[in-house]
Amino acid sequence: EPTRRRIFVTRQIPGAALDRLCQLHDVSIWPDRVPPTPTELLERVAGCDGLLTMLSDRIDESVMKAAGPQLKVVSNYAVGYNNIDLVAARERGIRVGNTPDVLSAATADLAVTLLLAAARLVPEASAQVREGRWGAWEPDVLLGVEPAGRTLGVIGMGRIGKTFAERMVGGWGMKLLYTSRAAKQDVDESLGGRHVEIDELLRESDFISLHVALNDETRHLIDADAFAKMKSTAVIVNTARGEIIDQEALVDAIRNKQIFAAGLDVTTPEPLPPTHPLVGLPNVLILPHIGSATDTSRHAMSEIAVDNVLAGLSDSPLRCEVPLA
Ligand code: 8YV
Repeated sequence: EPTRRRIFVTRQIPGAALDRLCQLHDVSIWPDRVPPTPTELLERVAGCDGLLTMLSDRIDESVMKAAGPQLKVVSNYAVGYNNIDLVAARERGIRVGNTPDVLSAATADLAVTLLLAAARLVPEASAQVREGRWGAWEPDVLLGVEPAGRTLGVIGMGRIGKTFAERMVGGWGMKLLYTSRAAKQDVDESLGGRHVEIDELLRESDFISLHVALNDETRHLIDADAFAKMKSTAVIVNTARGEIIDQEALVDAIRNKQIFAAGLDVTTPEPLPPTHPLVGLPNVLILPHIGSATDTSRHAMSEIAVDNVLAGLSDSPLRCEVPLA
């Protein structure tokens, strides 16, 4: 009979994957819909061998220390892992897992949704109907911009960036510019992409979508200078992380009509208070971080996250392991 290990799961997750974990190990699941506070997290991780965590849980050195030296694995229920201190994990020999690929289609679909909806001023149009402001039809109100044949700038050509680009190039015949550490031959060949410096992308693109991970190099990558380079008809979409955009600069860019519209699935902070100036802007569409929120994607994420915990507990490479070196 193998040893039952202690695992803390910081939120209930969809699907049956957790049952597999519970059969083999002693699993405690945070019972509330509100995430544990940092203090509650420190208390609950004590003595754990594995953690199954979410973006809203900051897993820093203090949490790893509070867990104890037996902690082997932190399995994040997300593709991103900016909530985890990777240096501290490496120093302690803790494996870190994530859930890539299975959410790429859902997230790319949401980026398409945001792009089209922001470009056609859907939030304002819908608000007019709901608020009794639907006036007489006029030929020149609520005029949007069309993506067909225009230039798409994809910042970050990873799995989600590429899935998004495939949709927009395939469906709307867009010309593709992209940034990434290196040019990608398959993107250039199959999607007609051109690897460019970010300044050229900002200047030339009609639609810009962010698909980079959040780190010290990408924090506020899109700042006042970046908005100043964009076309006044540009639409920007963010399904990556809120902190990649300097939000005050975005508010100014929208107010000063430096760009046409924005569609955001991620903000700083999350949740964004309804009093935040961004919320009141008619040509900004904001969604509550639902990029991976499909039944298909979340169930598959649950399976990977649980597989990652199980592998980590048995000192095996994880199904999806975040490289720490
Ligand atoms: C999740 C995400 O909804 O995977 C990511 O990185 O941002 C989303 O899929 C979120 O992380 C839940 O923890």
